[in-house]
Amino acid sequence: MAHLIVVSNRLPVTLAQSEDKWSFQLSSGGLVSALSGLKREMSFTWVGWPGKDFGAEDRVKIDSLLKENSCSAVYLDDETAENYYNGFANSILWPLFHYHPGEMMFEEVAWDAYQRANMAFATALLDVVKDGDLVWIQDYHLMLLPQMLRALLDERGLKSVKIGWFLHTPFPSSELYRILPVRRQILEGVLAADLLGFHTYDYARHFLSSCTRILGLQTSPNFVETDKRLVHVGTFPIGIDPTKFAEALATKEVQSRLGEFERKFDGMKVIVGVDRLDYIKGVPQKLLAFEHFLSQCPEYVGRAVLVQVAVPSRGDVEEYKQLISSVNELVGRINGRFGTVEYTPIHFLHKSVNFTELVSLYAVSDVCLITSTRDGMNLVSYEYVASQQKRHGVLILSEFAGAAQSLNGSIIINSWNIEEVADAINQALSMSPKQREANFNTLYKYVTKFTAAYWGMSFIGELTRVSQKADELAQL
Ligand code: GDG
Repeated sequence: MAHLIVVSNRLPVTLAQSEDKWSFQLSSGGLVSALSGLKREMSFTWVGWPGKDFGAEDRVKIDSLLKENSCSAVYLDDETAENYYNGFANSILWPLFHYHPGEMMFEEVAWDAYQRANMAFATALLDVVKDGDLVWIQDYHLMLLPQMLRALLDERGLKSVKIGWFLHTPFPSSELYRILPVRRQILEGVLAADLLGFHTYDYARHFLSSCTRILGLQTSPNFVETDKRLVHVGTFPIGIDPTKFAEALATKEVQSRLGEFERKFDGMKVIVGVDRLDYIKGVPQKLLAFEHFLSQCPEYVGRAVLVQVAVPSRGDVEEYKQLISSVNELVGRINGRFGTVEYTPIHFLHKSVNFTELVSLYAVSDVCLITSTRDGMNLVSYEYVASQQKRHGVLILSEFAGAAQSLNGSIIINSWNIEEVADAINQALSMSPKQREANFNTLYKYVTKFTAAYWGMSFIGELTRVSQKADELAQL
């Protein structure tokens, strides 16, 4: 099999220095969880930005540490990194792709930095890529990279490198996408790849219609025809590594923490939420729905808690600061309204928890509540199912998460409809054990079959297949 190079904005590592020595720790996050599943099946080199800039002397040490761990760094100066990452990727593409155009702040300086950063990735890749390699580029941070990399490879005569690109977020309707001032450049950027992947058929369809309407290109459900190549488009729903959860559940640490939680919540129904604190995750909607549920079903006051892990995210972007304060206010209000000296309805953790804590929380909960207002897929829903073999808890899942199109057996809700979500909580808590078991079996079968490794292997398999086909055609 050809050598694989995975490229993402961030290297999945946290680097720390103690005296003269650098150490290396794997960080958490959706893509990290997904690719660690693929790593069980095949080896690859991971290329990305290490999170900040380093001086020349440190770079040498860091580079050799990264190399031992099959990683390679793309260094960006702090100003470029800030404007590319927070400025363009997270303040323009992220809100637009999640149907929040009001939050979109287009600025030339951010666009310039996005181009510079993508070019820095393309240049750095030239040191790593060999002819015949497969390069798999991840996500909205690197939409110009396929085109920039292709041009550099062509100049050097490296004609048999194959490029794939996968989008982890939704791709919005073309009516929304066309708002973007640099809509053409971004589409042309990804159309230099051989294969483009999306989580769901809807996202792929939106992308294809943007190509037709904005670039006037011919498309079919699986292709875009450009003057240079036939670009393949496919649907590859991501999954998780369920073994990681099964193995964790069997450890002494998780069993002991789970025991503590069971004692603490004895006689209570536990609803769990795990989200990065991002406006797409619908945390305010979730809190309002829980409040409505307690007011509509007073028999659960004192008998049901919501444990919400809200991982701090992008705290230096203005919209996120506003979100934190409105969520804090809601939590305070609801706890003040329904709480007593003995009872706190919402346990709100504005921090990341370790894996033992996460799995124990998933396992002790009767319900997992996901209220994203838009979400590419949502891996938390899969992880909850993977941790529920004993309890057969109920998954309540927003129809606006890509996962809703795969996870049959969950209660699907419109997260904007507070009353509907409150009803769903009540329905979940009163569901018969028989129904819960039947739903769980359907969900568990899917989650353990369509894993992260399956996702990775199907994308790479398809990239290999379309590339071979293109080579054959070129030889005719
Ligand atoms: C993007 C897309 C798409 C969360 N808190 C803690 C923790 N996590 C881990 C979860 C899960 C991951 O982070 C979150 O993944 P999601 O998929 O839910 O969301 P995003 O981070 O927004 O990911 C998303 C994904 O990419 C993959 O394509 O599904 O739609 O937005 O794995 O477990 N892990 C630990 N402590 C925490 O406090 N250890």
